[in-house]
Amino acid sequence: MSKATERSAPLVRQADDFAVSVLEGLSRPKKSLPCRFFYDAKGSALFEEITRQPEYYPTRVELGILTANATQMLEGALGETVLVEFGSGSSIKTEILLGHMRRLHAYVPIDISESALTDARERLTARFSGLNIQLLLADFSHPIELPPELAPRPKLGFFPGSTIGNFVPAEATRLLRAMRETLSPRGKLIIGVDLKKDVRQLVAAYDDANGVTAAFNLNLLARINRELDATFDLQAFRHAATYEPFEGRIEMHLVSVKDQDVWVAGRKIRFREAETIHTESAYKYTIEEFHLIAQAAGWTPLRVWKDELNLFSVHELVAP
Ligand code: AVJ
Repeated sequence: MSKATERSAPLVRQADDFAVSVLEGLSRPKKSLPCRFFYDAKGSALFEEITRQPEYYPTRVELGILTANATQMLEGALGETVLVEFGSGSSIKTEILLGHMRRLHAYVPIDISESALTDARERLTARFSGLNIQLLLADFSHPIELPPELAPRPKLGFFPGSTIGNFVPAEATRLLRAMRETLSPRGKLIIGVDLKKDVRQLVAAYDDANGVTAAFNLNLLARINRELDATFDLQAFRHAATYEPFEGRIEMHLVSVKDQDVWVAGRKIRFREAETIHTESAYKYTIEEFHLIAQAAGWTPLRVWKDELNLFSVHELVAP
């Protein structure tokens, strides 16, 4: 079975990117680590487990919205359409769209995790025989180059899960602009956006009682230990999730429970008690706020689909 195609950021350079970005983040006055590094094989599996936690509503609520409105979302998608998914992960949500697309020229899932891509292909190939699946092993936050034979075809972009929330608003606009270029000419994007709501419900979604999100967060340190020969003691850090109302975002941190030194790739990193490593932001929006970001990226917002409790939204964006 053919390997995932790499059209940007060759795998070799990704290992360097990991080392450089981790050391750079841990050397900052306010320590931080990029959230894209959560998704090694163990991290991808832990994320799937998070989506099954009662507190983590985004996945099941979005699945409900997609199931109820897929036909509308796919209106105008012709036989030669190419479905391009950014950060496809398990492609579970994609199955709903694929189940409603009578004909499709190709499905191009883009992800940084090779295991997630190949696992998803296996499952989709079994369910949708003859589906033309072209894996793209890449970091979607970088410009994406589609296979030349697909570039001139009409393209439908799919970016579910409110992963757009991981980017500060200015970066979110830059990313949406890059996606418009990738999907041009006249692309359309179906995007999931988590909505502002009761702070207790938001924080609980990122700090579930079973501790799965905590394990997902701490797994980042286990990955650094494994790949950068580091000496993190996972017992000496604890998971924390807070909501920052001014910025409108959830923040996840790893808190050092004591003064300690950690060696990472031969470099000593000093932590004071209560010092934190910022590992993820998840911005939450109102519909109006998100439309401003989409319009700043040159998209025209059309329909919005929500659940009856206004927990989550799926937007239809078209490029002029
Ligand atoms: C996959 C980025 C959408 O931010 O809600 C889940 C990742 N982090 N629990 C999110 C995540 C903590 C998730 N996204």
